[in-house]
Amino acid sequence: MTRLSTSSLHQLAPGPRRFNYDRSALRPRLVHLGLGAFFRAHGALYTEDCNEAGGNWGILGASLKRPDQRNRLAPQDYLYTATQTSAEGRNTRIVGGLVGMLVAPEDPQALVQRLAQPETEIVTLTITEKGYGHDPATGRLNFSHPDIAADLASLQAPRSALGFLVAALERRMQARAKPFTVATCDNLPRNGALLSGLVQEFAAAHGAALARWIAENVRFPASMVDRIVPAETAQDATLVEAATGLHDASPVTHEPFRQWVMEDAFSGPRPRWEEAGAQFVSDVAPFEHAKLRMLNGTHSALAYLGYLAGHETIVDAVNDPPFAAFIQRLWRDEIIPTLKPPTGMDLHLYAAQLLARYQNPAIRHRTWQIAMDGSQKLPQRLLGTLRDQLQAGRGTALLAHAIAGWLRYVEGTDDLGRAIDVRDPLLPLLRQSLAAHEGSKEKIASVLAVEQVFGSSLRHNTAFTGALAQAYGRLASLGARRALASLSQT
Ligand code: CS2
Repeated sequence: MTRLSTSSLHQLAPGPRRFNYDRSALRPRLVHLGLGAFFRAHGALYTEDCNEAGGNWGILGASLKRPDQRNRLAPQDYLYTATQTSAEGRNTRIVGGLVGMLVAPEDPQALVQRLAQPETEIVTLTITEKGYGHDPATGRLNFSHPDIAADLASLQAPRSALGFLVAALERRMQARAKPFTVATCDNLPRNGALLSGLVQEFAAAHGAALARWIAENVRFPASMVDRIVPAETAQDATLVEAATGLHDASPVTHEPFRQWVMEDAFSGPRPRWEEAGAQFVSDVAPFEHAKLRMLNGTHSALAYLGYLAGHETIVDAVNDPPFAAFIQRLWRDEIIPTLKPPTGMDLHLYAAQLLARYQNPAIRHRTWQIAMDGSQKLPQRLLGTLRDQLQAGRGTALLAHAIAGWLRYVEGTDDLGRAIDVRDPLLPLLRQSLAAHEGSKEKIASVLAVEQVFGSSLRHNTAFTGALAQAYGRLASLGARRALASLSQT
């Protein structure tokens, strides 16, 4: 099968839509750190729509770790397909907005130089929760993180995203040039302020003048990003070939829904993303809270509990009645009561829409994928909600089941006795604390002492420790499915 590329585009089968502009007119004004499937199916498509309406915002992707994505995209001139899929059918488009890719470890200075060039106006990031080198419970920089420590010692060949940003901003300061905007698109609470704080901590360790210049000149808009984009499967490429007549080595597949809520705080120009449906608001926090707690919170709950019960995907889990009933109760009784709805938004309706999105039969989002890096995700997805419930004196039994599901998952054996391939940067520490004790109460006390995840006060809250020990015991004796089924009868 012919490979997708500039020279094969004339062979494109009728049907799929292709970019309508002259790619050579695009300028690499936006550099994206951490180019994976999510940004290519989200921010890049909003930008694509702007370019189709006359913009010239080329995207230069950067990979901070591996060359795989560049190796797949370079032979196809960075063209790729994005396919929207649902029960109604599939809709594929050829995206032209990606103009190149750098692989940072191959030549770290090349990325610093590119970021330092005045043409780079916005740097967006999707480096996942663990890419920020921070302590998830406090949001402060983790000075002992190996990449952060190396970059603090020398910025000659940065390794971390923070190192690249600070090295490039320093060059801009030295050249008396204008700064770029730093726009994080990761699922972190108050993501703009969080990243700004981390850059400040990092830059301050590097020099007070630089930290001051950044504080005075660089903007870090907050954002809430939403679109369900599962990792690519072997079948995706085959379906794309059938639709386009061309082989794409790096297709993305996504649900129809998309949302991007941003603070309009940029250091310079930006694409007119609002014309593509992005919402610019003065306060992103209520949107981000609702999304992180309602979507990502139940995603993680379904990932752990669903995986334990043998469900491969989110849609498999929500098609199983005890799981659907569980997240509906979780929304109603323990998540929504902690939220202040964004103006004009009905959170109960939002919950119903989320359930319908999870039920999309064409989106095979693996529970294993979502389960990854729980130690970095739980604080903003479930633990903030938990603290709010405890403070208000309300129940936490359901949240406790989700958290206990994570603990059982981390222990590494599912309900059928099969080993789990657990991926988490804190795995050794978590396993060590769980393995040190036999009884559930002691296990719980020991894992709650992992302050990077739980902070320092939760372990002293007896209402919570009791609920967690009970949920953990129920999951261990009944298995996740029966534990949730019996819960819905109470
Ligand atoms: C998911 C998210 O992988 C995960 O942890 O919860 O990627 C989720 O699909 C997106 O945030 C949806 O916007």
